[in-house]
Amino acid sequence: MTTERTLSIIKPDATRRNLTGKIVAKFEDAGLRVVASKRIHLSAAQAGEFYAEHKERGFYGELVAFMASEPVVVQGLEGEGAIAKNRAVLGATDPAAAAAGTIRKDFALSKGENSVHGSDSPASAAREISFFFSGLELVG
Ligand code: 3AN
Repeated sequence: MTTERTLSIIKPDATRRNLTGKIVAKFEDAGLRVVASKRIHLSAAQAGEFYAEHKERGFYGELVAFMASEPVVVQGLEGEGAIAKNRAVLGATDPAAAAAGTIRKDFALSKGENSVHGSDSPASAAREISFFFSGLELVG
């Protein structure tokens, strides 16, 4: 397996409840390293652009409003098979279906307010990391 980078977002429902450290601990315990990190408050336009692939889905407006409602913590994570590893630590989109010990099982409130985002493919990871970070801000 090769070393990869993936993009993580700790969402407003989690930053609001002061869960940033507990969530990062789960990434680190799984062998993922934080190679870039910043806390930002997205505008609706920025959130809409980031989630453009979901534009046709019924929950798009709700998703964009939620992601722009309060600060988020965006991070680059690095590790062996980091994209799949991160998705495994996140758990299923719906917290009711997420496996025990996953971030969404432990912290998510609903399918929408599900605490974390993780890139779902190498192409998405590359696009999403460059959406938030310049090369100079990624330090392995
Ligand atoms: P995942 O984040 O697990 O890859 P996707 O790609 O299906 O899930 O959905 C992207 C984001 O859209 C989810 N993280 C979640 O915040 C939101 N979302 C997905 N399904 C719903 C839904 N039924 N209602 C509200 N928001 C949803």
